Amino acid sequence: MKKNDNPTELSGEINAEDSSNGLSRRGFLGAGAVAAAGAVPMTAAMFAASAKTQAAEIRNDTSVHPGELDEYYGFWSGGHSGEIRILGIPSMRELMRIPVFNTDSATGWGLTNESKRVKGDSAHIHAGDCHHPHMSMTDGHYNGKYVFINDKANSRVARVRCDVMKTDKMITIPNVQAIHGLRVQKVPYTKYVICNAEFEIPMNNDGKSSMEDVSTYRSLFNVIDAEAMEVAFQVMVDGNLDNTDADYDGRFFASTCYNSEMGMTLGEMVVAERDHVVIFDLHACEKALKAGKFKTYNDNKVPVLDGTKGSNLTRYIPVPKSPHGLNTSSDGKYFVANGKLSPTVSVISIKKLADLFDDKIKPRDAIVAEPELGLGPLHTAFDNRGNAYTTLFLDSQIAKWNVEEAIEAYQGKKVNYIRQKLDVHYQPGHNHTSQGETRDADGKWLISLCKFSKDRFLPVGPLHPENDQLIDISGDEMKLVHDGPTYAEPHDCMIVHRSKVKPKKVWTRDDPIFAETVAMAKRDGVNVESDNKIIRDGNKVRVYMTSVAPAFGMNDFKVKLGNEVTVVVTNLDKIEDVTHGFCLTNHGVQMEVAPQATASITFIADKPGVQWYYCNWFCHALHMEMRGRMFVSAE
Ligand code: CUK
Ligand code: CUA
Repeated sequence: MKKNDNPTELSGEINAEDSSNGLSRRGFLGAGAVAAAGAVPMTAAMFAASAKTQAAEIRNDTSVHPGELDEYYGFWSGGHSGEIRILGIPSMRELMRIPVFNTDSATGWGLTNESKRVKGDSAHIHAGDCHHPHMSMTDGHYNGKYVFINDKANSRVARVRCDVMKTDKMITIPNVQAIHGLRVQKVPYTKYVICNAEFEIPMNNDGKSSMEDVSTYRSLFNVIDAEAMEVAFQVMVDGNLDNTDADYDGRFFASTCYNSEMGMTLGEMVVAERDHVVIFDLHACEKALKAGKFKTYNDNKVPVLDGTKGSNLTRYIPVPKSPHGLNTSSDGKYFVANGKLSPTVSVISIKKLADLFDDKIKPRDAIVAEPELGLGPLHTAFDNRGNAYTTLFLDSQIAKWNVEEAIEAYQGKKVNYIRQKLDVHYQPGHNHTSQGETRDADGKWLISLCKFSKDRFLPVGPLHPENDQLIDISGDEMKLVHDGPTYAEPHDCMIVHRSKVKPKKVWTRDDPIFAETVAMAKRDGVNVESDNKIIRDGNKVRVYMTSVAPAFGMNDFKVKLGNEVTVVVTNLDKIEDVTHGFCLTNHGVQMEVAPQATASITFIADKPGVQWYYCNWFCHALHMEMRGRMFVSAE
């Protein structure tokens, strides 16, 4: 199959050389994409014929008819939009968005008091850069409890509660900059969330060191208590970390490291022919922690263990230059480090790691295969038949290869471990198989998260969507079955069988997300489930009202110019889907109040006169009439 087998008239019109920064797109994209850019457009008849052949070969049915439900949940990073999105797989329909690090106009996330409490010390930050959403596990199976995600831009980690699909915890990680790779402990359960700090910074980073002296710069591996959402400990390493994953035995974590040179510029970062994978021994780390063998930095109490070269907490396995993705095979046998600048991936035998820590073997002896797959391997996913699927960023392909045969080839046997290379459109980063990061890999679907989408969608201006492609991997051959445009680079996603996730349909009244607001009402002598009351407390006014479609419990209230007003709305409707909104004109005030929820928002009444508030989620035939007045007196 040729690249760009489904071109529009735009093919060939886009100038591959067009570049104002001197970096030619032709040079950057590699030979494959150049061929695509110059491709001759197919005639309508040719296109119809090729579409027909493709359709006949599809085995898994991607169509989810009206009224039918998808088989899987897809949890998508929203990239630098700062949110998580829930998709249905295989339909690829977007089902919901979960605001996390962003501010969201529809739900009031980042505006309401409840969301500000969750955001805590970073409530004033309205941007984020999500990369890696991963679900908590029990014994290597998704358990449907939490999804964790990183914010690279502001060094944060957040947790989403899957029973309500809302963010319920967020922390800023101290001593580090740019939390990147994030995964969870798989076995025995997700006690810890693990994540890498990518950018090395001075220890301490207090402005007292010089910019020229980089000798104290470090990158830390971070281990977070998943329930408490506190940093349990950090491990100092050599080099800067990138991606990470956990084993299926509960002992080892592995992280890729590029820039082992600790360079500060691009030129300095790519000098060494080899970088490394760092293996962390959780048992040894916990022992060191208990024995008090740690230091603290930057005036905080987080214990930092020493995992630099020579420590008994870590081992450094040399791999070719600048590895990127790190993936554990779903059979639990291997860590796979993806070469990025090398056309290979390095397969590390997890079984051999105990011997490595006992110094019975050398670091490179833990490598059991290093198959050559193509240009720019970034991430690898797995099926349940011993195959691996690696994205090739520069070749714009997915390479399907057999792991055991790659091992035989490494031992010198003449076998062709490559099963197939499939063109994807274009420049794939992560890929992900259905349940492929758990023991339940089922080998049905593969997602390729492509960074570029040139010619694949109607043009929408210079900013292009990314292209998330759905691939059927159930048969011997991979088949591309769907192109899905997405906004703001998703980086990563995961596919969870619907049987693992059991969300509520209405809130329970004692939910911790609004418990503090209900407690505040109680202190004011207000029962939020029945009372419509105004509490005046000096310059502060608290307005408590209920809502039942199609009316707020309060038709009007009065405040004085300059008052700090908190409006608390409790939705007494019990029927699923009857969500109300509270939106106040001219104040940037709006929030979602789903059935049985309490939500609150605080603002300064800084405009005199009448200001209408209204419900902004369509809830009833008389939804338009669901409104009331705030009167702001000028005296
Ligand atoms: S990273 Cu973006 S393609 Cu942040 Cu997981 Cu590899
Ligand atoms: Cu309540 Cu619309």
